[in-house]
Amino acid sequence: MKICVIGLGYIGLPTACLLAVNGHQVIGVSRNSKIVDEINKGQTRIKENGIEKLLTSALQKGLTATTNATGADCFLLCISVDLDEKNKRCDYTNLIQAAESVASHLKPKNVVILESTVTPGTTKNILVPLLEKNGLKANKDFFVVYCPERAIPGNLIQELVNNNRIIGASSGQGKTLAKGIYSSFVKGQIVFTDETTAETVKLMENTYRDVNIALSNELANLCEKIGVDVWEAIKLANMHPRVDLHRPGPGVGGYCIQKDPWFLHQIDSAQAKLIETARSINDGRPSYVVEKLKGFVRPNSTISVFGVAFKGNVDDVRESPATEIIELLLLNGYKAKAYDPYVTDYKFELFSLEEATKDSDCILVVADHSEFKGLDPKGIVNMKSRKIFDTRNIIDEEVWLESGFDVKLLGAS
Ligand code: SAJ
Repeated sequence: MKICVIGLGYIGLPTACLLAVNGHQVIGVSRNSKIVDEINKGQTRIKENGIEKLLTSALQKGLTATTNATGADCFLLCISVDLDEKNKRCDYTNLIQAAESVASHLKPKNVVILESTVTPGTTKNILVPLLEKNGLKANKDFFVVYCPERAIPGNLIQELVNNNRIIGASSGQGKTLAKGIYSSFVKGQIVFTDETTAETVKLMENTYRDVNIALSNELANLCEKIGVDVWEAIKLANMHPRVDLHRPGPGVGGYCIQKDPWFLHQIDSAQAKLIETARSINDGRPSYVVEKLKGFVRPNSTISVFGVAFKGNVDDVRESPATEIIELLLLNGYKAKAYDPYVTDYKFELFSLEEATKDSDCILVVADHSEFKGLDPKGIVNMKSRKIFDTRNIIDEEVWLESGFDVKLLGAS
């Protein structure tokens, strides 16, 4: 098939590559001409295991990147649908633009697949009318499908291939065409439903995680009050066969989990109080961390912020709790020096490990990078005072205590 993939970001690019190496003729489309040039040269800004190798093979097999959509058998929309921060609702700007660019190339028997996370009803009520503007009738002349991606940053390619996929469509032909496309690279199960159910399922998955994390964060606060180590308590509770508490921490970042619950909430805010509360608990974590830090290290001190990525082992800083933590530290009179072994481009200056700890009063661990697990505190000799506050329960407390560090653990002490 000739497939036009609109959007060459974290999901669009690896998906375009997987389709190309599995025999499709793929045109990747991005509005950003720099990204298009880089991709055509085999370069990518996305740091994921195996992505460069995959891109090289895809280019050899006929993937090409360009700035404009062209005619194709299938259009795959992998654009970001953002959250309108003010109203906490779906912002359709990117979707409208992408749909309009597809509409002008749409021909009978084409299939248009939306992968982006959206509020339920978007495929039927927003995408279809935009595509029908060219005169063809959806699910009669051409077919529309919603098939959410479910891959995790840090292990994208593996998960794009191995995870189960949900194909949501109202027409049998749409389902068959989409199955043909996905089964060329997906090894997981492919299941069918209608488009609005598929949109809802995707949001339910990420909302489940957000609410679960909020509960763990609340439990962490309560455990702190009674001197119980929440990490040990959660580990033991999760030994129950029907309990799966997530990890407490400094907040929920990234592009998905902190945004998606609002797309459900916008259906009826009065009926979505739990979602709203979870969002507020998780959004409040950076400020909670800074309040806790105040009782451990006084203002005017220098804090070495370890890990500015939104989670461990990724270079992605989108909506990272570390950014708000650094802003709050500065507002509260602290100096902050950030160190991250993965991130190279960040809002605040980044320091090497040694520069970040030089004359510092406390290390604040914010992202759970594996590098921090095995870090040898004996090698850190240039701090003004030996203190460490771990918000992820990632360091080996015993080792740091033995090395003369005063150790504080979020959710425990
Ligand atoms: N976090 C916690 N505690 C946890 C788990 C996560 O505080 O127990 C925090 C992380 O540190 C991070 C944020 O939540 O700041 C989100 O992390 P994540 O690993 O849950 O999610 P993402 O945003 O990296 O990717 C998710 C994936 N969801 C998972 O179920 C692991 C992926 O499957 C989705 O497809 C993706 O969002 C998406 O596209 O929506």
